[in-house]
Amino acid sequence: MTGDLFDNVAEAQPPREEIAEGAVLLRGFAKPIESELIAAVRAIVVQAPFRRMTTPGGYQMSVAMTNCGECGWITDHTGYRYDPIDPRSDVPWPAMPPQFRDLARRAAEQGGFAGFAPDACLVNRYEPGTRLSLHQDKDELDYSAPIVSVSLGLPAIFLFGGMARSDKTRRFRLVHGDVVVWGGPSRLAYHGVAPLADGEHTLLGRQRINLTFRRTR
Ligand code: MD3
Ligand code: FE
Repeated sequence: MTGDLFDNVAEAQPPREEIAEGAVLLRGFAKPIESELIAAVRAIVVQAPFRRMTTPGGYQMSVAMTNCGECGWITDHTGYRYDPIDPRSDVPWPAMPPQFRDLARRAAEQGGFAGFAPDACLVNRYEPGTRLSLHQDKDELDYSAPIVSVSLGLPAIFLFGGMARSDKTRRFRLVHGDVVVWGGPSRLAYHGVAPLADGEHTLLGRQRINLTFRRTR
């Protein structure tokens, strides 16, 4: 602190808000590289297009998904798992772009999880009306690593509950550029996304894209 007019410039930090134990919301953290992130998503979906997967219970998910990284999250009639191969093409998922890896690592560090090295990035696409029902992320082997989420495009109402499905949920509005680090006791909390409201985003149009970075093994 030097006490002059430029303190806020020299020391500017993205706002950091602890929304639960181990869960840190970094408003606008991805904004500085929004164009690179969107270009990278466009390149990924050329190789591995968005698809709506089927749950083991036989329901088709309303969220469309793809992945990049050493492995990707998939669901089919046999169950949920991480797999190095995209079952749609029978070739490996696209590599994780360096800007993705770097963003996730920097965000995790801000959240108190230094050295985060994700091996999977699940890319979710929401169109108006699309929702994600309350669930836990339990398909990873190591819960000591956080999950880092990046919101792009239309805003969403994110539902954050507790360790039991029946626990009451809190609502957070996540907008374009917001990043959340979900670690510690929050890592296994129930969470979901309310049906996406219609709208038009300057860069992405009528959709929301969410990236989740994971350490699966
Ligand atoms: C809290 N995605 O892909 S991101 C998912 O917006 C998922 O697409 C939502 O839930 C989305 O599994 C939410 C925020 C998020 C992601 C993982 C979490 C919150 C989490 C894991 C544990 C606790
Ligand atoms: Fe999840």
